[in-house]
Amino acid sequence: MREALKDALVDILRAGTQKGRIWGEEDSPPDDRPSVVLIVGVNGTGKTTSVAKLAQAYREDGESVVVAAADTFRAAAIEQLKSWGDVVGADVIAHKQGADPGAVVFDAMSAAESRNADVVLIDTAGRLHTKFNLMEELGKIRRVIERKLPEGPDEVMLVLDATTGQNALVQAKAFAEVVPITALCLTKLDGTSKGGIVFAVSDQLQIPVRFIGTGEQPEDLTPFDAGEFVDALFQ
Ligand SMILES: Nc1nc2c(ncn2[C@@H]2O[C@H](COP(=O)(O)OP(=O)(O)OP(=O)(O)O)[C@@H](O)[C@H]2O)c(=O)[nH]1
Ligand SMILES: [Mg+2]
Repeated sequence: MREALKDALVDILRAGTQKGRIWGEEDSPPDDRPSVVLIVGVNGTGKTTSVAKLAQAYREDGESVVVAAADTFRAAAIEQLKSWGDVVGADVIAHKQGADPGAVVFDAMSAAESRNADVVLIDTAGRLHTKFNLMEELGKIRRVIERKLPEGPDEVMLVLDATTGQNALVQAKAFAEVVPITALCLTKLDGTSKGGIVFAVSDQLQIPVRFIGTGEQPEDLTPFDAGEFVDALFQ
């Protein structure tokens, strides 16, 4: 019974694994242009830290990274990202606080093209999924990306805080209406939360978890393994 239950849970977590052009099953990142990853989520889930962690992982693979500081809203967000850029060795493209995030994204994509970078990671402002204007702004960012890249970003990663419980499902549904989410990053799994909410999200929205965050340092990011995750739940 136990093994059958585990298998069933793993199957749920493997839903949607074909999604995305970089981390999907076929794993075919574009080779004629930089990959584009848009990172979204509500306030404080760990977006900026996860951008830094991803940048670090790409750098370790010998790839060059451009980061777009498209959170022009929160005070100190740009400085936070710039200092991560220094730590992990990524170029951060930023405008002033209050600037149009779409313009930052456009510039970052242009810079990545001219520098022949391997990947552009776009850090966006935290936004409440219930606030219409903020969600609209995200739609605008998506349209700016599509102006340069008609097929849209290669991955749209929604960052979920594992400790938020059922609300994560509500967040995922609201974001998915504005941007096509292709990947989940589940953060703060180093705390007491077991992250059981990902079963509901994977099952109802067919979005695969790609990464888990287990701390505040750049190396605290692990590719998600459904089998290991389910085993850990049963321990
Ligand atoms: N323990 C732990 N803390 C994390 C993890 N990821 C992020 N944090 C912490 O969570 C806090 C918020 O992280 P940020 O990366 O600034 O979150 P954000 O989503 O960018 O926040 P906003 O831009 O304000 O919406 C920071 O104190 C991070 O160090 C994680 O995996 N584990
Ligand atoms: Mg942030």
